[in-house]
Amino acid sequence: MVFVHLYLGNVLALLLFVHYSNGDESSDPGPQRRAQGPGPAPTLGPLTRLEGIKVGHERKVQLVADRDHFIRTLSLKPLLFEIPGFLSDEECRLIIHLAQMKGLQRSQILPTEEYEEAMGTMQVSQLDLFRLLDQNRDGRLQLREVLAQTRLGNGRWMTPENIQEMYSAIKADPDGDGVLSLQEFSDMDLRDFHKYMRSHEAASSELVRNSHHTWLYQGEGAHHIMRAIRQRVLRLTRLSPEIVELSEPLQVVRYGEGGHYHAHVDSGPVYPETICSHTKLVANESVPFETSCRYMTVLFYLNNVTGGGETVFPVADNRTYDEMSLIQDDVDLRDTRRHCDKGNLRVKPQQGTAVFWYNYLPDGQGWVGDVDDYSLHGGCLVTSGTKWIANNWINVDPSRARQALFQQEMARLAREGGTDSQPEWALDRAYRDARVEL
Ligand SMILES: [Ca+2]
Ligand SMILES: [Ca+2]
Repeated sequence: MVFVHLYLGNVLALLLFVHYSNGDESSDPGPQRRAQGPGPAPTLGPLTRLEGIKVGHERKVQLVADRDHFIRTLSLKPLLFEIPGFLSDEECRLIIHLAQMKGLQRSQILPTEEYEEAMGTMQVSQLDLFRLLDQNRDGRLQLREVLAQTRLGNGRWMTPENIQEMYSAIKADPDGDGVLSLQEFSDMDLRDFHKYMRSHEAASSELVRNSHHTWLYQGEGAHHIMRAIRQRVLRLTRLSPEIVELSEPLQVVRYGEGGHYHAHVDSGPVYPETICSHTKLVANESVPFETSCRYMTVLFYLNNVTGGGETVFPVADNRTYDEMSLIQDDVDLRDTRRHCDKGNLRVKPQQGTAVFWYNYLPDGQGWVGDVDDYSLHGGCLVTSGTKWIANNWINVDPSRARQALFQQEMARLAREGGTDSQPEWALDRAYRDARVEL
């Protein structure tokens, strides 16, 4: 029974995660060509992981020729560091300039009926769904148990008030105690729930994520500063050049006044049914779920923000991770519009500073283990001015063999000139000589 429960949990989490993350990955530039029977891939060496030592620990590193940088440990759970002056002001301005020339798109729009269809094909009975949601197994659904399933909102952020409004609109909680008994849940028609969600136009402030973004190419032929930043990230992370060079391009994000990104983790769950977006060309096609596999996040602050816009890590260095104390019936610490001030750790944007952290725990064998729940983070409400940041995600497949196969296949394509023909980066190459006024 426990097994069935876990299995259904996985299916639900996977299904909802995949649908939730799809919008974000539409620009993923993964090569389209499929592997053609490559030979056995070599085993990859252990992944480098910097040591945190203790909070506040500082070390000097040489990342560029003309100056020293200092890496400071901000937390051990997650393993999180800060480096002031990682980018020069000129580099920050150039990145913003390139992003503006290319044009930014809204980071999130509400997905369509696809999601409802997927829910419909899930073959999970209402009773099973109830059991999945009832985390403390008391036979009743508390508000926080519904809030914990952000993905039920299908891109819309759910607050305790939203859920109570929904209950009263679809008459799900006739006794009005804010808790759904099994009887109340069984009497509820899930189609009413979907209909209600559909009928309510969500303002951008009601979405999980309220920002605009674009992707900038950092491969061969990119602007020399984009190349230099990639090389600097390589020296910082001490990972292999293959891993860093084959990672996602730079994502540049603009949050206007009123912008936010509620707390989330950057990587998807590690299940046997999951494949990584970056290695899918060498993955088994029959695996149904795709997710982002981001070993590290390197986040750059590109400007000083007039008001708000901190990066919050709500549970950093908590003694234990407990989802149900993170999400209470009245206060949801993941809500970055309302509760950033209650988070354990906040980083104030400072132009040129980089913060970086590991999204996975080590597996004890030099590779990727489980997703680190403590890596939960979000972008606090920008109360005044505009906030510009950029993300370099370092992609590693939790399957060591698949990462090796992927690197081998990409090396083969590069030898054959196959990776040079990716048309989506032509625009970025055209901007390779762009300059900004000093
Ligand atoms: Ca319960
Ligand atoms: Ca009730």
